[in-house]
Amino acid sequence: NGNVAPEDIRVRAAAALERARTRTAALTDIDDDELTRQHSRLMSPLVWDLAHVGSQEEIWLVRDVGGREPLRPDIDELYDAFRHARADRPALPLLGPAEARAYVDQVRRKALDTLESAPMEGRRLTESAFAFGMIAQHEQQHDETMLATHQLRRGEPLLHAPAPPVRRAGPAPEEVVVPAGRFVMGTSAEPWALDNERPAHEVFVDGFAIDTFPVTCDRYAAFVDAGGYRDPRWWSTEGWDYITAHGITAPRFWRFDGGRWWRRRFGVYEPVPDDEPVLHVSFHEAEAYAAWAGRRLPTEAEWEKAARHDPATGRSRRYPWGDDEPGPDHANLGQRHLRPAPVGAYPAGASPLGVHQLIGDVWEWTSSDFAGYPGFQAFPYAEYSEVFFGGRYKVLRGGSFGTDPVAIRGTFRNWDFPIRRQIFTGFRCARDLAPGEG
Ligand code: AVJ
Ligand code: FE
Repeated sequence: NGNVAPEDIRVRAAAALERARTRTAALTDIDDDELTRQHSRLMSPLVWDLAHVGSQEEIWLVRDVGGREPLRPDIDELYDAFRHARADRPALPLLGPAEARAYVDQVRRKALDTLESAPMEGRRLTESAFAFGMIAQHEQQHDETMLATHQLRRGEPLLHAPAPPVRRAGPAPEEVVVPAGRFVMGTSAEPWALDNERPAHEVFVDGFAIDTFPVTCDRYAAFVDAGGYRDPRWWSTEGWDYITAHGITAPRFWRFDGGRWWRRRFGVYEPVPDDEPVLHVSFHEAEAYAAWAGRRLPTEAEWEKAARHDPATGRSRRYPWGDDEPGPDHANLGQRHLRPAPVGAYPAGASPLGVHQLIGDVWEWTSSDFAGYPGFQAFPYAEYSEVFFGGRYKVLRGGSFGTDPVAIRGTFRNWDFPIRRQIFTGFRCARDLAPGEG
């Protein structure tokens, strides 16, 4: 973005890095044993994420942008996510907690030094600014991953946060009709957008209807209580095989006890709240619920059109509410709360078409496979996105309560295996329009 002054970029980048580090510190300011143990085979030990964040910052900011001598080339391999599966990371000769903290501090000092002196004009400006934004987002993405590790951890709560707001939206329809037509999907202008969000391109989307709110726990429990997990009619073959092989009968962390549903949430055992978006469901579970409800999941183009398309101007917005950065009234983001907010809590965050809570609260499963947009170019490395194309991953949109504002946009694309549910995932439903409707 050529209109932003180099000084503004420096200030914004430093602030984003600083905010990420404050959060990383909060997630890792725990006993050495909690940091180094494996809380789940699905996750790395927290101390791996900590040093990995430093290692990526060293590679991209200190070495690549800064052109400086490597600090710890000997540990690149240990913290290369492609070299070791998560389950195998506890057995590696990792930096210990004190060493890891000292390493990330040292890298950060050098990265900030680079930020002060990096050439910031022309192409170099765009590239350097992107690298800082990418690294701030990377740390925040690992912070969300570490938050998921905290959720998997057993024992007394270590994290605390106030409850989210319970504002009620005015009377809202069940679903919103999005008329057929073109819209601009993706972005070429957003300076910190990642390679997979680019380039902006026009897409024709048939008319469809989409839920005003994410599917709530209450509604999801009705599916469970109606025997939804015992009826193969609602499941794909892959989904049915998976839930039967693994004995899955409800969302992860749910338990039926004394005539009602309970859940474990960051070490607290509590009744499942009726009006909160359902959390910790896989793509297969989302798809099965939708089939049971006589509906389907939205494609990612539908999701993005519902989120960004402004019918008055024909423009696509950066966020559902407009182009302003997310504030606390727009969306439940940034681990300000340790749970999704009840549906209706963010009327100021609704899209022009009247769809609520698209950003924040829960990542939303879409029916789309993760793939490159027309004209996709891998940047700055093929391992960021490109190696995940090819149909094994489903796209997730919108971010969760654990996603920082710097790591979410109307164009942002996340992806995971369709069986995953330890991440902060929910969904909303969509449907085709009846003939003559809309
Ligand atoms: C985009 C969230 C799927 O955590 O695997 C972190 C982000 N890439 N380090 C992930 C990422 C490299 C990625 N997701
Ligand atoms: Fe990473």
